[in-house]
Amino acid sequence: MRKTTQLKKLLQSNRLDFILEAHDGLSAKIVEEASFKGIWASGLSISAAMGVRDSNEASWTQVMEVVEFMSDNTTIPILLDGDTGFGNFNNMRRLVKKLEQRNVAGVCIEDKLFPKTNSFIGGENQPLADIREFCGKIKAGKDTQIDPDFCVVARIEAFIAGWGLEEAMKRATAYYEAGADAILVHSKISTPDHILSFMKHWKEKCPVVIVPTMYCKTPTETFEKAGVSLVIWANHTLRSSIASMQDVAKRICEEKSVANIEREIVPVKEIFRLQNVAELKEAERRYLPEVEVVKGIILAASKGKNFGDLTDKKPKCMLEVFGKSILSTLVQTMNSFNIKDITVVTGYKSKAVDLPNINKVLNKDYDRTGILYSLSLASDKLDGETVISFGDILFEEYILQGILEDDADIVLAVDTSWWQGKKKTRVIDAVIGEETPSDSYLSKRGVRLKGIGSNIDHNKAHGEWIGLVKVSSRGAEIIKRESKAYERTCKGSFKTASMVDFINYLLSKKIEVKIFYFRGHWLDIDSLEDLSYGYKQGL
Ligand code: SPV
Ligand code: MG
Repeated sequence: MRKTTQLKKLLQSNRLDFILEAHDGLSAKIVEEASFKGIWASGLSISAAMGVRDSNEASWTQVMEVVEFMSDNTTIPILLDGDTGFGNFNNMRRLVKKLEQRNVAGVCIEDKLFPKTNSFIGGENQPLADIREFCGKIKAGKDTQIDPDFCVVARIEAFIAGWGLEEAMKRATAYYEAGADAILVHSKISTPDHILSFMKHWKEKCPVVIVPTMYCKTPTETFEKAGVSLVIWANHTLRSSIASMQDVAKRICEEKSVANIEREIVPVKEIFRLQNVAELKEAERRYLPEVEVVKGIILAASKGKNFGDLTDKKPKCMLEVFGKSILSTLVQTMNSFNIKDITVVTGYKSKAVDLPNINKVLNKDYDRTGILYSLSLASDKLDGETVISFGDILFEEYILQGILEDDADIVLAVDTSWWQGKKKTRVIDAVIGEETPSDSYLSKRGVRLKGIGSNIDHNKAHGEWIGLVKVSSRGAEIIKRESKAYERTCKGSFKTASMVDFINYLLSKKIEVKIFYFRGHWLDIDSLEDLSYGYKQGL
């Protein structure tokens, strides 16, 4: 049902209805969620929320802007407090036109002079509008509206300005005859006497609206019995928010903490709910091109063998190379490619892995299991494009960039420079590709892996896998699926299997694994010598 029709029905129904004040898009939504059937866009509240007085200090277009936010954010009708119509009949015409364009259901205008003052501030000194002039304004509004159900409510300030029932009746009759859809009778005394005397004589010529701010103790059944159509609770969301804000602001200032307040205020996620953030998320899925968010998994469960007492209190990944732990350098390298969702599989001295902004998965069995088992513990995180790295290597950014730019499903970073391989004590994961690496342009792209392992004859090998691999979304699914199949195949030995064992298993299943060749610019930290190398090289 149109908002205008909803408001008209509220005014014309035989029962007493209630609408509540709102002053911005948020409070309007709160009023709707509380199950009110309509909203009073109060001049007092809107001006107060802007930090100005209820004396037409805010321009009518500024009020219009607020009411537009309120209207956009709600489905129930809004009756705007249009003060005196913001000018003469001509301003009233433009006001009605603009309100209809913003789907505001009706406007209430009061028979005072521009600039008006709030009725509760020296009301008896306020001059009333000329009756014929005000009737012209009502007619102008009614003639302007396009929607037949748009409502113009005429507000009588006679009681406020110290006049009696006779003046109120005279004005009400004139305004009704000029075409007003309802009459709002305002009163500032603490009893309902003005209203009840008016109702007694009005005889239900047209619907009557009241604002029981000052005579709030009167039970609403009294108004219902008297034939009132609509009650406006005119300022209660604003007043409650002022009370709450004053209390909270004072306490936070005194306590220099928000800890005690936290339980008494809404959580941030309630703001998101009121803003309907969920709808935006849904729309993003429909309209935005899918952006793949690359994740990182770092396998760093082991203590490390060759570091003496350096690893008494922390695992190898937390050892410092040139003033910074290996892990934080790794995380920083990943971060520089916008890889922010990083999971570190920890094990030995897990608590010492205390970097912010990482997810930790614990491999309790770190001293009896292999690196593939560590990876399997993070399989929940292996979802979408992912970079998987050993936790004891350092590499320059271009190497990571190289594997990220490669669109193969599984791609290994392979060093062809060999200098680390030539260190006597190292056992290396030697690699044979389908093509021999060369230094020519683009030679390193798209080479298929033929074999990998420490047992490959170094004279035949093309390079060394450094412990860094990227998988695409599909590659991640392949890894998860095949690692389960591999577990079924090798049963007990799965727990101690290495990544190389698993890659060979993939090759045996004819699953394509690609190589990204590069030369040097990385470090495998396997011994104290490597640590000091890092130092000497200024890594
Ligand atoms: C308003 O809410 O702005 C009103 C009602 O006009 S009253 O404040 O009672 O005048
Ligand atoms: Mg007002």
